[in-house]
Amino acid sequence: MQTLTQTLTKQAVPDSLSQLILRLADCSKDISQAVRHGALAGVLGATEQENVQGETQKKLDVITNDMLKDALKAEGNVRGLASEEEDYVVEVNKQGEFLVCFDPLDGSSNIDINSLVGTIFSILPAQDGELTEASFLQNGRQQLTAGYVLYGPSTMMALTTGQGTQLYTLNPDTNEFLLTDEAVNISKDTAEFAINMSNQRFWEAPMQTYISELLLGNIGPREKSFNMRWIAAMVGDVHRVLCRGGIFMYPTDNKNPEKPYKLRLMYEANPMALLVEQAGGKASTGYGDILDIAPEEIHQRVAVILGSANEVDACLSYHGLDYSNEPDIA
Ligand code: AFP
Repeated sequence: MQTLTQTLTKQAVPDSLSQLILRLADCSKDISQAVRHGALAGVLGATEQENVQGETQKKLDVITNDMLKDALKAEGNVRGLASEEEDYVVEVNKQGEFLVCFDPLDGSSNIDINSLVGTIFSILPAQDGELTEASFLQNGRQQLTAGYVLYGPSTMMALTTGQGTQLYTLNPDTNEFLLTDEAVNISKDTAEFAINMSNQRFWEAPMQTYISELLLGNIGPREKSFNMRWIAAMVGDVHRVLCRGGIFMYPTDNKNPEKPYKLRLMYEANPMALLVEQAGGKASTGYGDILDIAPEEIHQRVAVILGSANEVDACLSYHGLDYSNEPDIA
């Protein structure tokens, strides 16, 4: 079976970018080890700290964030990094070619219950001049690479360099990522949706109507019954969508008017949107493609509706038909 290195060579990915991808892959192997040791390594539970999002940091959030920062500093070709766990962007090497945005441990609220977690990363081209937050504020279509590593029953990586989306599985015997799907192709239709239903009363009307009609199943206007899944780790829900189709949604809600969205654009929505689009799916905010958003700040949050193209279109039709006025939400 083809290795990650062989695949990157076959795709003629420039050496400097390949080296960075391989560095991230190697770091994810160490993170996988740390996650697998769990309570045995005393890495579960929370710290006393909060991140810029105001969320209590889990011990593994901090540990994995430090592991990735060390790996990117050792790489030498990284101009700067932005992390969910860092308040500000971090300068690494003035001569670096690349910017890296990452969520070191997505789904970390799952870590204490031994459920799915993962690392999400996005690689952008460095910009000329001094490194500031503005250097990172490039739309999602500027991404050179996007990927995640899912720490599940097997450790798997999803990766795109703009030539489709590939899946790799870590061989625990050789500690090497092997190509296990060379061209992910998300089914256009689906009968499976993922959303946190407990927020239903806080959604906008289009999403409430769309979901209520899904729930009516074959006796409702969709004339089709749907199943529901919710892993509470975007990396796990998106992996299921890549593997067997589906629609994943974290729409805007008015539960906390100060925080109308949950998922972060630069290191969750954008990399996942590129992986999904490269696999033949769609990724929208409900009012426009995620990858077309002009970022305004590094920890910006957005609404996310992604997955099987025809089902995303069905969901968007509820937003277009009754609510054509373009609200001022991302
Ligand atoms: P944590 O990393 O804080 O666990 O949040 C995970 C996440 O950002 C995303 O991965 C999930 O899809 C979403 O939050 C789950 O949110 P709910 O806990 O509101 O369902």
